[in-house]
Amino acid sequence: MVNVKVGAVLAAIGGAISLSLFAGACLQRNVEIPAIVPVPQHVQLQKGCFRVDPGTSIVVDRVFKATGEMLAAQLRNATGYAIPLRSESETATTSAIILTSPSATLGLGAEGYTLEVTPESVTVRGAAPAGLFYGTQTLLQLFPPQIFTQETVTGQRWTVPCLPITDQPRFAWRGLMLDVSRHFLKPAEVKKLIDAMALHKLNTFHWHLTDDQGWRVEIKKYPRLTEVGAWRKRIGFNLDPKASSAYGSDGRYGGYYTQAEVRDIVRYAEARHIRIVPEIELPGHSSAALAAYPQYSCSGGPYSTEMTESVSAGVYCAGKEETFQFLCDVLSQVMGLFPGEFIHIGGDEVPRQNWHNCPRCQGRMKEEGLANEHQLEDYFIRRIETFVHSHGKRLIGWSEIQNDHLLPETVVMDWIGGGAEAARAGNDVVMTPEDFCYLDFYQSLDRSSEPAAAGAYLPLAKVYAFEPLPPGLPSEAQARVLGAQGNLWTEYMSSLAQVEYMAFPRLCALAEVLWSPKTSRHWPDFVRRLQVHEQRLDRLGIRYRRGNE
Ligand code: TNX
Repeated sequence: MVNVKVGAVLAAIGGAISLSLFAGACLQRNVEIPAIVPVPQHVQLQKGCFRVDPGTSIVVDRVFKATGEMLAAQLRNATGYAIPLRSESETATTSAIILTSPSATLGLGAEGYTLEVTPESVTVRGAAPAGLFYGTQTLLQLFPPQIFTQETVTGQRWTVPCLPITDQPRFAWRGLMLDVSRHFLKPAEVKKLIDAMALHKLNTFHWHLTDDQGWRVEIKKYPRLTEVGAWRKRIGFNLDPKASSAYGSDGRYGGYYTQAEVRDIVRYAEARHIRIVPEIELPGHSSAALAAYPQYSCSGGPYSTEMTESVSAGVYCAGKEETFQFLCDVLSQVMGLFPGEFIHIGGDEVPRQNWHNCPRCQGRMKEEGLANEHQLEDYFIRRIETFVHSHGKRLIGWSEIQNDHLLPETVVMDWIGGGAEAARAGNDVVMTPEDFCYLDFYQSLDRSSEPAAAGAYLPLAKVYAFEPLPPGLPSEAQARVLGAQGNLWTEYMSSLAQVEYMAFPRLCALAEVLWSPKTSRHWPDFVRRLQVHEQRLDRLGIRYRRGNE
């Protein structure tokens, strides 16, 4: 028996691990310590293996049926076997994969699970559907990587090694942000990315739906947001027009999600235990909305989705009541579309110059006793915060929203600071510092061999070395750090292929930072597991960047 106390032992044994084991029903062969990404909390490799054959079935509690179906579908694809689902009451034959709830609570939380493989059966236990789902994700990674093939693979032995696994996440917020404003991805492309998140046990998809260069969500009361705001004449960003397929039938560049498409994606994500946090940018980064409805700006426009050098020029007027009415209408519809707890309202990089020059904004400042435009910005956010809160949702915004009088439920998303201060003040925080989490940065110092990217450098090893807890926080404040996320700003990513190239494998490293115990982080072992993991990504058609720099 090989006891892998993930962490201490891995640190001692280092890189390539290969153990010759006799295995009951299995032939003698080299058994590798499973290459699971993110690495589970505790794995104990044993002799023997379980084999999926034409007689294998999945036994499920009723509550886990959806997860059972998803597992069966994946196993059927690759093996070509029938893999029927049976309920617990039916007597299990031999060769069963059992998905069940433990009789006693596991103490592993809603996302934790245990997995036990013996020569006769596989048992995944979770106190809640999420944990059980993660157990099945781990199980898939115990098979040869060919299990991720979408067509039947012949001549393959479908074995998983005997072991017990106990696992649970380190952080509750394990996220990925996708900017679909700079470049639009179609619903099927978004779903493929959501599938890839689930494979890595990520649970939060932050969907950046609006920005200066495009408005991407249908709002029934304001049709021009998508008729006008979802399109531009050109691809922009100095990119080749052929680098994207997001063109409308009239040749305009862009696109948007209908409300039906949004609901479908929300359901798709939910089935994979991923919540969606929609972002509607305000008061800045709003040129696309103002191109459609210039009356909500200070000057009355015109504004445009076309690229100018002053990309952040769009800002809503803080003096007009109609602006707040418009934004509250929009947010009401957005809250109706997304059942989750959080509504992201942006709040970053607000250009305050227009407010300085606007008589209405100056009037508002006088009326409200605000000393400067910075205080006007806080006022703007506070009004929206109060509105979101009154609808039973929690507001989340970028670093810039941090101030001393946020509502206790409000969450700060730290990209340029403010997280530690917010956590000390008792607000929840999501960490996404540029230095470690910006997946739009270059992956190599040799830029000549890389496609154009945002200016800075973020290699895989640096993502892997990220520590989400800001240093020096007392433990009550540490508990306020919900987790972290990677950000895909898409100025230079005009296709899903390019998004995948920038996201992977750096997102694999970030997933491990967020899921696995800090003590189990071990770069050489990650690199070893990544080699196997990349074979999975290959089968899934994920176009990751090769090489470790
Ligand atoms: C800053 S990060 C932005 C984005 C850009 C990104 C480029 C943040 C909250 N705002 O609008 O896309 O830099 O790296």
